[in-house]
Amino acid sequence: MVATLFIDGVWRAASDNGFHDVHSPHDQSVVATVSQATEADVDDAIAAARRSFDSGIFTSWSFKERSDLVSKIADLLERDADLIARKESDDTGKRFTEAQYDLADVISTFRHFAALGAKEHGRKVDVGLPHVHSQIVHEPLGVASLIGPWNYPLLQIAWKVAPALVAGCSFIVKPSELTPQSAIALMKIIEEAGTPKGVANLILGPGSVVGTLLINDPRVDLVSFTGGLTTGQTIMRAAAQTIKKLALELGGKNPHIIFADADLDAAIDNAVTAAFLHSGQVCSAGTRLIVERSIHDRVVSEIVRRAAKIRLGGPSDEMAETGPLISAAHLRNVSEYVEKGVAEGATLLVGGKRSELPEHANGWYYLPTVLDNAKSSMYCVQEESFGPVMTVEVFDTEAEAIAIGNDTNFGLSGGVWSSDSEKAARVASALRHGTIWVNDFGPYRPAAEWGGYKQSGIGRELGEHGLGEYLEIKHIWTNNAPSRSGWFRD
Ligand code: TXE
Repeated sequence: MVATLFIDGVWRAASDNGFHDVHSPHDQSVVATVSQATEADVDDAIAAARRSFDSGIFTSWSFKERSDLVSKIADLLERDADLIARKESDDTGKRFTEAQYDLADVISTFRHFAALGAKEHGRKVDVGLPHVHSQIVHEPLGVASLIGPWNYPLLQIAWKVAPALVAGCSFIVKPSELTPQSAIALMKIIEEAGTPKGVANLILGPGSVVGTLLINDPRVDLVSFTGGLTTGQTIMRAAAQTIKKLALELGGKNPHIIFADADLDAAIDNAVTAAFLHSGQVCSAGTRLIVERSIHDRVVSEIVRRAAKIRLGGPSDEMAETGPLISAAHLRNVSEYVEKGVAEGATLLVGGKRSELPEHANGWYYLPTVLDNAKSSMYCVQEESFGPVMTVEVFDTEAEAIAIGNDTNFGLSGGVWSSDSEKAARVASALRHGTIWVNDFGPYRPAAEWGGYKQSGIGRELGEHGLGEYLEIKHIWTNNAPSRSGWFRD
């Protein structure tokens, strides 16, 4: 019997014993078999979370005590890092080494929130009355549904679970049905660390079934979600019924601007990484290259040369530089996206098809692709492919570069390369995106907020705000010299 649901402190099978296989995107082999929750299981998980929250079993812990718990989870993650990285790499098809980097980031996330929780919370407010003590306190927000994607499965869940624990929320985690193994491992660690029963629950299964309950149920106070825009819109509609709090991270189509005065060697190298790392399955991927006209040919020909020799390979290919797409459906979407781009008038310079190597025949490998002569109005420029597809546009002036970089409904991240620091600072300030890199692309740290402007989402993860998403703010006014209000006549 497969028993991988964690509900009210107990590992159990689905109520109908349902399960599903997880397939490797590298060769379609079965890498795991996990329970598939029923509606009754989701109902139990939400009930357990609600009960544990309302009982005060965890909310009564101090911030310091909860931070110690989160530190302990970080220690246990460190102990099991390679085991979990192996599972992550099996589920996603990414190289083991890449999954090890992800695990290091997961651990830093838990350490960051543990340190943040240990700080002083709340503040006194001077209301100008000596007999009044006015105080702002932070309290756990309630029951949270934490729904994660498949590209960085454990990391995206860690960004939610670590602050939820520090804040004192009870929650139900639902990883993507395509990549559930690392979430199961995390739950085992959360249990081992001594988290009270019912606080952390794990539900597995497709979003269309179990996810729907997690976003509709009135007992849930907050939904924190990372995934596609369409699902984000569904969640917002569902949240309206009970005015749930929302934290949404919905991806982007991120501008990467290169001026002619940039350090071109570094800029080109970073442009290749920004677009093709993890085969473009990165919400902040720099897939929209915007390059000054005078250097277009030089930059693009070098990127094409580099893209053509990127080595694709599966979890155990030590020489691989990036891996497969997550699923057959995703491969189909990316192929159609490129075909549409070409039909719209973009010029295909490299890639544009599946890998034809025999060792990739059973996997979802798509070649790094560059579409030149792109225009802002094109579908392939406005929409996210979430695959290894770079579009190239040109500009002549600084104002034009900014206008193109902002001509998008998304607003997650962007990059600007220039050796003129004042120009770079002006462009960074004018771009309406949540993270801007100057002469760099991609790095982030748990101590800095992460999130999107416009349709890239609502709220922020990481940093200090990332904890704030899981807290309510209460004002307590205490009058130490009570007197009549005197408003109405006796
Ligand atoms: O995401 P979904 P998909 C983008 C990227 C990609 C597109 C679609 O462009 O091509 O989204 O990917 C759960 N109620 N990103 O279809 O469906 C689902 O089970 C509740 C950007 O895989 O949004 C999974 O756990 N939950 C991104 C999670 O939502 C639902 C990362 C994400 O799946 C649900 C991934 C529902 N009705 C994709 N439907 C990023 N921001 O990094 C699905 N889910």
